[in-house]
Amino acid sequence: MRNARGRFAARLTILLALPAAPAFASNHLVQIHKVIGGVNGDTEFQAIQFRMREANQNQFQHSRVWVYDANGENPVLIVDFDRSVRNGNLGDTVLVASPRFGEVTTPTARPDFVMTNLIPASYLPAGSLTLEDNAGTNVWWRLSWGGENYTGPTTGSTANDPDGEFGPPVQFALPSNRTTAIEFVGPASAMSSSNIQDYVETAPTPPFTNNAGETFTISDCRGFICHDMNCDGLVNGGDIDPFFQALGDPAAWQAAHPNCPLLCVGDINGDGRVDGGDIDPFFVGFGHPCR
Ligand SMILES: [Ca+2]
Ligand SMILES: [Ca+2]
Ligand SMILES: [Ca+2]
Repeated sequence: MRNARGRFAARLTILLALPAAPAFASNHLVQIHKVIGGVNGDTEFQAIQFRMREANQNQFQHSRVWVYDANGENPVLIVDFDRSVRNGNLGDTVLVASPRFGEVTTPTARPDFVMTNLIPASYLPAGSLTLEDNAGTNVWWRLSWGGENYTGPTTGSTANDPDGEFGPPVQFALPSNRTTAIEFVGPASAMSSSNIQDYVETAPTPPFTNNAGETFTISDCRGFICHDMNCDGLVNGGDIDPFFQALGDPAAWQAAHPNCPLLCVGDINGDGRVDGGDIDPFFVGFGHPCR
């Protein structure tokens, strides 16, 4: 009896120590943080990064991601999350990517979830992307694009936008023709105000981050050869001086080789940076593929 009472008291203590349970399933306080619809015109390479606005928002199995066409119709299921993710602190991210996304990132991306369907190319000029509960009752977050060409709904839950109005849409298409993405500019804790105010197109080659905190930079290296620091299509002694210029003065190197993507040719060890760590591998592996 005494033991049973002790166990009960211990359980009660644990229960009282727990934070107050959220009003509903805990992965709704999440932003659509960053999206890319394609890389250099190839829509096989897509990614969607989510970011937690509060702690304990890692129960992704309660939600799905949908994309809608320019009229807000013909939904396509991007992913039906089948599990939670490990890390659930404020600001932690979750990366959903197309099966081939890793081909255009440095290092090769390890997304938390792979897209079941891609965002159709015909939805890229104007459309709407949502994070919804499994039943489709609540739209937790919505990102719409295409300006006046998007004529569907722009509303969602007041859990993440005080007036439940995520519109108006951003004025531009979902980025797919270069190496840029669209990004939420507010801090991790921020609610939505309106898509047109909240989102900007990123600089080229933005990073994407998975739930483990690993970062993958967009770098479309198709057509470029590692070590070819002057982008003349050959790997030879003529690449040594440009390599050291890139290390010492990357801006001057880029100006001298404007169409040469630095990460593709100079990140020899594939860690997403061109720095002193690439010097030894540059000479050891000269004439061999980088990664
Ligand atoms: Ca609003
Ligand atoms: Ca060369
Ligand atoms: Ca490197």
